[in-house]
Formats: sequence, C-alpha cells, structure tokens
Amino acid sequence: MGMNDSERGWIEVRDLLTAAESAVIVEECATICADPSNRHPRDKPVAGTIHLEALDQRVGEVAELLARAALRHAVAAWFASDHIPEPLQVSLRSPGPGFGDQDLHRDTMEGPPPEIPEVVTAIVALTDFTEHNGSTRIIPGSHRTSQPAATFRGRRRAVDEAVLTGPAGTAFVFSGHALHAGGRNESTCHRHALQIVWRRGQF
Ligand SMILES: O=C(O)CCC(=O)C(=O)O
Repeated sequence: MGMNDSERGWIEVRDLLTAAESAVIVEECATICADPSNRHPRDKPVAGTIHLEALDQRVGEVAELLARAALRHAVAAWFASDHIPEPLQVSLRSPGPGFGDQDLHRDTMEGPPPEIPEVVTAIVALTDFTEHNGSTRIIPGSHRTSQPAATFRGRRRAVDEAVLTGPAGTAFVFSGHALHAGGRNESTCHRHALQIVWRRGQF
C-alpha cells in the first residue's frame, strides 16, 4: 500500500493547467526573457538555470492560476486553513541541458518538523516532467523528520527519494519542510516550471 499524501509529503494536482495553457505561460516567459526593459532585480534570463521572479505581477495567466480551486485546496490542506497567505515567491525555474542538479534542501528552517508547515511550496510543471529532464526529487516522509539537509551536501542522493514526474500542467504541492531538490536535466531542452512559495502569516 502506498503512502497517502500527508504521509509522503506532497499532493499531486493533475491537470492544474492544460498543455496549451502551460505552453502559453512558457511563451510569455520567453517574451520577458527577450525584453531587457522588463527586468526584476533577481531575474536571471540568461543562465544555466533561467529564473524569472514576481510572475504573478507580470503574467496574467500566472495570476489567474493562483486563484484556481485545485491549487488553493492543496495549499489549504497543508496549512489546515482556508486562509491562504499571499505567495512569497512566484517564479520560473528552468534548468537547461546539464543544469539543475541541486542539493537536497528544505524551504524552511532546519529543526523539528512542525505540526503545520511554516512554508508550502508548489512546483508546477510547464513542460512534461520525466525521469531524466531535471524533475524535482523529494524524500518521502522527510517533512516529518529533522534529518539535516547537510547530510546530502555534494549532490548526495537518498536511497528512497522519489522523482516527481507528470505531464505539463501537473502541480506538486509539498510541505516546505520536505527535503527536495531540482534534478539534473539530462535532456536537450529546458525543463520549465513555476515555483510558488507561501509562508504562514504572510500578508
Ligand atoms: O526546480 C526544482 O525542481 C526545485 C527548485 C527548488 O527546490 C529551489 O530552487 O529551491
């Protein structure tokens, strides 16, 4: 029997976006990258891993996505509250071929796992997430442990880690306490994804 969502540490939301909607957001992001007059201080439009920030304020389709019930239900389930804070971060994260290989890390403070996560993170696949194109890795159950992320420094793998795969438009909504990392993109194309972070108590 498999673990349920709250035990494994992530909720999978299939079809949050259609393939066509995902492609529109990728196009909008490409337009931003090509326009030097449209820059956020933390954008990295030309990099091994492309980053664009504050996309809820720059891409209408992203702002609209944040209001979708399926996403809001998943975030509300983690926070055990229908009151969802404003997202702290709404960014594009697109590792190119050979990039993306992160160390496993948490998006919140190290230490004992909180009953209710301080932070909830969503990764929304904008291209198909496969085993080999840099899909996010996550250690099931790690949102309930206090194992230091430093255990995995040097791109160390966990024996039981899972790779979050699914078609473009799938969202993976996880406790920010879960140990996770972008995988290495072994494909010939960018792996586009939105990374959205909410923090409890954020207004
Ligand atoms: O890109 C991903 O798959 C994960 C990104 C991530 O965890 C981060 O940048 O903190």
